[in-house]
Amino acid sequence: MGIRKNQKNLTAAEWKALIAAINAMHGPEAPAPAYRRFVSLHVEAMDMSHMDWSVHAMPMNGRWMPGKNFLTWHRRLLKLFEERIQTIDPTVSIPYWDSITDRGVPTALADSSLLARWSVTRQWDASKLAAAADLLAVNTFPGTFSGFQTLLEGTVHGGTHNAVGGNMKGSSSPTDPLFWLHHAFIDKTWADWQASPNGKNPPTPSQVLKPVDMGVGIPFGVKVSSLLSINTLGYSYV
Ligand SMILES: [Cu+2]
Repeated sequence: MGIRKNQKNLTAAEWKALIAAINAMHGPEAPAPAYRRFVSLHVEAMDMSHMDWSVHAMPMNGRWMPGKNFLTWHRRLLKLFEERIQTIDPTVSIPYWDSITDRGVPTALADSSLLARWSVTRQWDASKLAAAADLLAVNTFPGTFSGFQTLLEGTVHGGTHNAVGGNMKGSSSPTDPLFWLHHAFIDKTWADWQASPNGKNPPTPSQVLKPVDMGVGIPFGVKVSSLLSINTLGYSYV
């Protein structure tokens, strides 16, 4: 069982292990899937030619089409990233960053030499973070799954991408390791809502995600129904 902790509770040794695992996924020698493959997969997901993947809300003919698989697709991406990291160090899980409550970049991931090594750019602006009231509205949302997903993807999710800025603002956002911590929090927010009295599941359980695989013999396209229980997937949030 993987336990995804709040980043503010990570020990120095846990940060060190996480950073070492990320380092081991970088560079030309890193076995596939390397870190850059997770970045390119997200870039592909945001390409207009892959609109049918329905990973994010995207503009079409002047209106926004909802990202129907926003939550399941990112849950799958994080799980595969975590499994990859655990081939390097089985003790490492993805921490989550509740940027609405802890409104500053985690210090361990703000080291300028690390950012230079990972080619990460940022333009931090805390004023772009969502407010506590926005998160509360998500946590207590009484409507449909699709309504919940659209609300969560908006200000709470988008605000942090914009607040971090740089890579995090664009399709190559996983370049910045904060992507994983932020999306773990989005995933946790969904899991908490699922477990709440308002929780509902996606209306398309038999739909299969795209792409079929990551191009390195690792299947990506699993059924939506296989991604609905974090307990079944083998991790929890504390
Ligand atoms: Cu995101």
